[in-house]
Amino acid sequence: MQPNLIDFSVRGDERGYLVALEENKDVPFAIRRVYYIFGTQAGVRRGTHAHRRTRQVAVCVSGSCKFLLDDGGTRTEVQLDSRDRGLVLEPMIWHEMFDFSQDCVVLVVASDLYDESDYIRNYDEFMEEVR
Ligand code: T46
Repeated sequence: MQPNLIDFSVRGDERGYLVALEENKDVPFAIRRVYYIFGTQAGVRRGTHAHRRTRQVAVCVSGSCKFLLDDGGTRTEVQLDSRDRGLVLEPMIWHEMFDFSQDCVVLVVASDLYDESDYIRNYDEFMEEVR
């Protein structure tokens, strides 16, 4: 599978830069939630789940990290290290995050409110459901 990456428009002038994420424009869904991940300890793996319904876009706004994406058939890895590039995380894609730099901050916009029942946190269950 190919990672779906979105290049955002960067607004800038002599003062610096700005990226705006608007729903159904820069991001391909209506945004209902925003969260960010930071202070991840060295060697840690995060994610390790899939979502049943939620769509997300992840942007590494500081530092870098890697994502493993698995659609149940193929796996791919992608490095996020740009403030103007987002990775689309569609439902039923198993994803894991690793190799976090110390200064890594990942901003995520999501199509749904937090709901633990939307998560598949067991890989065998994911493989059962994705078939
Ligand atoms: C994802 C990847 C990219 C909440 O209470 N509200 C929230 O909106 C979120 C996202 C999490 N939580 C709670 C649930 C856990 O008790 O925060 C705790 C840490 O969440 P989790 O272990 O799921 O974090 P990550 O970094 O493994 O995964 C997160 C998102 O949860 C997930 O949706 O796709 O980032």
